[in-house]
Amino acid sequence: MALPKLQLHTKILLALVAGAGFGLAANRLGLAWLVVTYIQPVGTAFVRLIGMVVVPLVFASLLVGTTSLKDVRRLGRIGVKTIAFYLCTTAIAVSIGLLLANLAGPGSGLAEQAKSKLIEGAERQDGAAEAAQEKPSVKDVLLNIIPTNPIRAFAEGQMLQIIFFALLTGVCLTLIRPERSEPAVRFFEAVNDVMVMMVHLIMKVAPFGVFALIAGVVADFGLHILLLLAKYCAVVVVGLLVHMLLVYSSALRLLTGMGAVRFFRGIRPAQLIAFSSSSSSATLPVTIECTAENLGVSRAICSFTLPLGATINMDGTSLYQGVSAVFLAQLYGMDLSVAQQLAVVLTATLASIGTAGTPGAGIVTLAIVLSSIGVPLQGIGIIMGVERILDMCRSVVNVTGDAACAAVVAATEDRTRNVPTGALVLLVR
Ligand code: DAS
Repeated sequence: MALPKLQLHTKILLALVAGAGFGLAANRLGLAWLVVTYIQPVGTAFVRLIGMVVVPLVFASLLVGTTSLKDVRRLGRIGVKTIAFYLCTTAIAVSIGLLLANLAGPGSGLAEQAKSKLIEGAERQDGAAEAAQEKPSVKDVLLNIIPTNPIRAFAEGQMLQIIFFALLTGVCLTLIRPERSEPAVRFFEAVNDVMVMMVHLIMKVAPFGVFALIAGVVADFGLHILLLLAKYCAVVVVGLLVHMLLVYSSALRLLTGMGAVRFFRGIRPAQLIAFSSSSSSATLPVTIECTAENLGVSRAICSFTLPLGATINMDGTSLYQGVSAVFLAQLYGMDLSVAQQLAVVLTATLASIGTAGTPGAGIVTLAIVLSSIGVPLQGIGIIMGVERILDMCRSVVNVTGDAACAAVVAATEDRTRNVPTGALVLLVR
């Protein structure tokens, strides 16, 4: 009887458990050197594969995402309100993630010698650790966003500069004549498709990478690293709940008068699909149905705000990236300055725009955030094992944020059936 075909995320979860057990056994038997020497390189190769696609994927997806905003001008007021809501809630989400991660310190507590081993391991792999010690000022971070040489930004993987150039290029493509911009947009759409396919293929070998990475880390650091991972997951989940229950409920109450119970009951089917599929895009049809039928938002507003949201609005992802960046920085013994935490807010907000609404997209764009503050990409391998369960949780928040935006935009446009209008509508008219 053929073995049942396991889903990729089940394989990754099994690889996590097997790798942790293997690493723990090696740690107890004093054979950590064997795992680190012969098995961990498989994981390093996997992390390098992820790092390989980040620059082209981010540039193409952001550029194409920006050109799809040409509707924003066409839709004027609705488009501006939609983008404003998305960017504000995403920035709030990252900030909540940073606040909780700094307060809870999930990555702190690793013994000094373990920390130096982790840093030395990272240097051995990609020489990023010394970059991690740089302490740019807020002014430097903001000025550094503008590339003096875009080609060098690509070559050096300067993610904030790449994002800036991608967004500006995308905007310019929407401003020139369509017959001139179309070929370029088609080209970058093809590049984006190729990169998404490349991520899909890379994720197929993820179980091997996860096994090797978690085995190496647990062999080196023992059970303690697993306890820190559990704390990290708890901080992400608490942050997602705080954002979803506090920020969306308040925004809906203030801007539409809609109660939280009605909203969450109305959007629940979409949340369940998002949780099980880990994909905003796959959930989109259900999100539209719930938002239109259960929340009373007009189909016209749903058909603009929700597909855009599934593409560029990822509050759950940006919160997860904020927590992950701080967690890994703490593991590597880095104290993030205010400027570096600002860089995290900026890059996680912008990276979430470039994150596709597909399973696992958030960990690929996490590399942008880590690169912007000098945290070794090797750290991705440490959290890769718990990626799937966190992806399921953050996709729920992504979808919930899209629906909340549609309800808010509809209420302020006052062209909606049955959605109660709040005090603000009187001011906005
Ligand atoms: N799974 C993505 C989504 O569909 C989010 C992510 O990977 O962060 O929303």
